[in-house]
Amino acid sequence: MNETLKKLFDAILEGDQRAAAAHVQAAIDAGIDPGEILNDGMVAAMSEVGRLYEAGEFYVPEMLIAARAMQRGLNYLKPYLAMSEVKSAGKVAIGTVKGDLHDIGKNLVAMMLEGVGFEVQDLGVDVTSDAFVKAVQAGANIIGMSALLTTTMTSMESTIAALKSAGVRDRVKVMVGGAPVTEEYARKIGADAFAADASSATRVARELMML
Ligand code: B1M
Repeated sequence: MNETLKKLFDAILEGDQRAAAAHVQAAIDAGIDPGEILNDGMVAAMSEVGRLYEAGEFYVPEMLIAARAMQRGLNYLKPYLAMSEVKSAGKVAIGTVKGDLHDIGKNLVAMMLEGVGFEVQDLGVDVTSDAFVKAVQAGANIIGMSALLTTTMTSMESTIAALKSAGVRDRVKVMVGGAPVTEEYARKIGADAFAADASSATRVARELMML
């Protein structure tokens, strides 16, 4: 790997936001293609973070600080990515469901999805079924619903019902996740997919888009 990209990779792994931003800028100044910076320097680092997490060597805090460094670097890279027309993997509208204010996991999933090339619309927390329906009508390919409370996860089912009533269920894939949500629950409510964590959410979203 190019030395500048290796430094960027390490900065993200270490969760060093300032270094991540500086190395993105250095890579741009060195004339490295933005798509290469994204994929070889940044996405590769987040894949490594996911691997370390799955191996039990990284925990949520390390994953979160790495994701923040990734996000900081992405903010620098975004205008150049638009210029170089890196192909979008698809549009994801993500939110924490109605009544639920937990957003750390949802933010992490959103950052990781951006990291692998999705255009992410973050609908925030306490998101109504209606807001998800509107996002689909505006062109989202996937909606991602996050819930951390057993009392709010039921909103996922009512949102799927709202998508059906609005006649847009067939044109969107629904991915659900969050600590109390299971594969079995996702199947029961008619979601297209469940992801247990941010790392698998990227894989699942790519599968939903048949990439
Ligand atoms: Co609250 N809370 N909380 N809380 N909170 C939990 C969830 C709880 C399990 C704590 C406990 O009792 N042990 C419990 C829920 C019990 C239950 O329903 N079974 C609980 C409760 C009860 C409450 C309140 C009701 C407390 C009260 O007021 N009496 C209240 C509810 C407020 C509301 O939402 N209406 C409340 C409030 C809060 C805070 C505001 C203080 C704060 C949230 C701050 C914030 O998010 N900005 C908070 C916190 C921090 C937690 C815990 C401690 C940590 C959650 C977290 O951020 N985890 C939590 C206990 C716990 O989880 N151990 C707890 C880290 C995060 C990275 O993981 O969100 O699971 P997680 O996300 C993962 C995966 O789940 C997955 O990927 C993520 C990354 O790997 N994932 C997805 C998540 N969304 C996904 C979407 C996908 C795919 C994967 O596709 C779309």
